[in-house]
Amino acid sequence: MTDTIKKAVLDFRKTKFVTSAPDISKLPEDLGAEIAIIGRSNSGKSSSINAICDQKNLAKTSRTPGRTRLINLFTVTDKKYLVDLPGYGYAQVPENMKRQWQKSMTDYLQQRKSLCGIVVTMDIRTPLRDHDRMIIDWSIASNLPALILLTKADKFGVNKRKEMVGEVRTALSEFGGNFKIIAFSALKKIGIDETREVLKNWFDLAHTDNE
Ligand SMILES: Nc1nc2c(ncn2[C@@H]2O[C@H](COP(=O)(O)OP(=O)(O)O)[C@@H](O)[C@H]2O)c(=O)[nH]1
Ligand SMILES: [Mg+2]
Repeated sequence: MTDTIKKAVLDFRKTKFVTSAPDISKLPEDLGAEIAIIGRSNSGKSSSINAICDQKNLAKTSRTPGRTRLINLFTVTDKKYLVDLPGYGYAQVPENMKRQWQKSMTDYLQQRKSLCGIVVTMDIRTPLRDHDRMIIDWSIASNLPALILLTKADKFGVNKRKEMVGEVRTALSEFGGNFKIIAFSALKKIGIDETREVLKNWFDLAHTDNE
């Protein structure tokens, strides 16, 4: 009964922007439950957040890769947050800038106690590139649950989508973790409820007291 009420109350459509921070020292106190969305630049992180929250411009999306250099924090409800992290792997920016925002990403991942799960976005056409594998490895080592979203699934038909989910599952089995993999499209609204369900469960399991 309590469970039913809890789940019904968490409405991603009510998610609001909280703040943008250049590094973790500028984030609010580390006291809640946070789910970070992480992936290559242009892999659809911001679009996924907008789709999950059913809002058009909550997270800024861009045709120009590498625009999200800040840690963007959104609140779903009291002490439950979604975090849009700076993307990795985009080559066409100066080296020092790249280092700066990849540092804010790794600092966040390594130090933030509120982090209760990560969503890794990978373009369904080009999954599991180097940095993706590193992040997934890291999530296993850190004992943190990871959800893999194969984004832009509208680029493929149903059969090819299933095939790609299967391929990624096989490739990840050698990592030894237990991953949920979802074919996702912000554009065509594919996999959204399934994704919300996973995030809700993580929030429900999280302690919002990191003392
Ligand atoms: N076809 C298609 N394109 C998408 C989808 N999601 C994002 N994109 C496009 O991919 C590009 C990068 O998206 P964005 O969300 O800004 O990626 P981010 O850099 O990872 O935050 C934009 O041009 C989006 O329009 C999707 O579900 N389908
Ligand atoms: Mg973005």
